[in-house]
Amino acid sequence: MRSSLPEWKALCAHFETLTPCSLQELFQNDAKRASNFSFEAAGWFLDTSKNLWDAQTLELLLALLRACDLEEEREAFFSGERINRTENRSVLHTALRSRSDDRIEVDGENIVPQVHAVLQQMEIFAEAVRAGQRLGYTGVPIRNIVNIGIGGSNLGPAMVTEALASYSDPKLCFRFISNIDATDFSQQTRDLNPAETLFIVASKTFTTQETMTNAHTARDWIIQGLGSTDAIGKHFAALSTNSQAVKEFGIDPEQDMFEFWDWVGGRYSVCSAIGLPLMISIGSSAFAQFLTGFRDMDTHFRESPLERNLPVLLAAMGIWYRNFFNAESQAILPYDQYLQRFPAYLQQTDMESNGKSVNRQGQPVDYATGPIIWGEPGTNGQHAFYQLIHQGTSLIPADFIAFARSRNPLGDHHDKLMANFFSQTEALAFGRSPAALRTAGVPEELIPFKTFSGGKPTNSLLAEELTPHALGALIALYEHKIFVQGVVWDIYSFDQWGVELGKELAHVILPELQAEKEPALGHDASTNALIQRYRNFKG
Ligand code: G6Q
Repeated sequence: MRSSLPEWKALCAHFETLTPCSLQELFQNDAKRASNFSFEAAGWFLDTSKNLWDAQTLELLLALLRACDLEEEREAFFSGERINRTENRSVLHTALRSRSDDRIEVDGENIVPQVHAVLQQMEIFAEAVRAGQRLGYTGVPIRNIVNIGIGGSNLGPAMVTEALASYSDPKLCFRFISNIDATDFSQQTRDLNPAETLFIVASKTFTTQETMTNAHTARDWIIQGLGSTDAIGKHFAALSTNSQAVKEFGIDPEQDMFEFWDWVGGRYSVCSAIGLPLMISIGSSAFAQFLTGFRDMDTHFRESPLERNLPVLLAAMGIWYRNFFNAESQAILPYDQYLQRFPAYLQQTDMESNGKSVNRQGQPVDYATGPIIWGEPGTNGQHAFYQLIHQGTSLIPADFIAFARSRNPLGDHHDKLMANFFSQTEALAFGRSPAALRTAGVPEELIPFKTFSGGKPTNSLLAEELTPHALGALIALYEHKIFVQGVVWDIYSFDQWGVELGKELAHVILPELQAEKEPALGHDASTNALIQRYRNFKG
């Protein structure tokens, strides 16, 4: 068990000696703390100095990482070993951003040519749509691109398409449908003209209930809107690994299917064909810059020494808070409206990867693993939940993410936004003491309520501008952070068995909801009664 390692125990002892210190003291003890704890890679500047750690903490954390064979595990990951053991798969999302002359083997076969062949196929398709050359059944150009997918086949493309919307062709309209609730389909399509609408059915397996239900509804919508089943071929494309099911749906796999592979996990798939909506939106050359951003962070992660390695540092710090401070959650706070879906995206990447409670030997772990990930864009969060981060009883480490230049430089909005970004991390770190309040003349009875204890840890992540490259590098930074934490926690980060049971039970329950006659229910008393109540209510 990881918690029995001497390096883990050394951190427990260090925790006892460090934690009486405040951030003020840590800054006083080290005149160069801000620069000593700031790092740079792939266009991102990371200031970790406002964290409850010092040089010794970092040294001890890196010793733990090394004791967990991080460097060997990292090499096994990049070189295509089947590190997803419970599904017997390689984990090679890094190959999706390889250069065409790289060589990465799976079962002795170099997979890089396949990756680049699909990228080329995507490019031809995306540029045709952008040029108005992809025509619908009635001969008018496609203008609306509707992605149907869920989980990894939704969160990635939806987040990045919104994040890079300022680079998008304004003639085109992008929508994302994921929920099996028909409201999603209805709302997203109610103002669209079927003649101008292309559905991209994004599903690795092409069997996912939510996606296939929405895809069939879309097919009916097209047939009804355009009056012929012949229209289907012109209004659908598929992103999948399952060509047989794609063909059966009525999409020509040769022409309109974009393949990816079982070594790409859903939540790590945004650089694969799953990124097609983004490529249509921003064009293939900007998409190439997006991939370069990922690749630059991949190279940094693979080659830089651990002590200057951004994903490693974020991971180490996360372990410090999760396992030694017992912090249960981690806030992601982008100071950029375009990144409003980034916390939700990371929620899946992180929580589906590291929300595990058995180690790789199948034993229950006796230490905490993945934290709860959540967040909203600043400054909205400041007027909502920051109260609890500042003065509540939970320690919530937070990542603040921002850009020096706005994509929409109107008036002084951006400086005001950034003034909030800097002020919040300052206030969280250093607080406001009773003495300072007294000096400011605050009445004695209000002092307990107006005191800010400080010592609330934050990272500040800054880049020049939200470019495709910067976004790619940012996503890769968090992907690799998650990988490192999975290694330390000795869990399998690339499977997701925890989503299976609910899906299976839903298949049992669906016919019970639809049965004409009262079905015999074999669930627990609560579930039986709820199903009966639902049947009664719906009449
Ligand atoms: C991600 C998960 C999951 C998956 C969805 C959609 O890592 O595997 O979120 O992406 O269940 O699956 P399909 O793409 O097969 O429809």
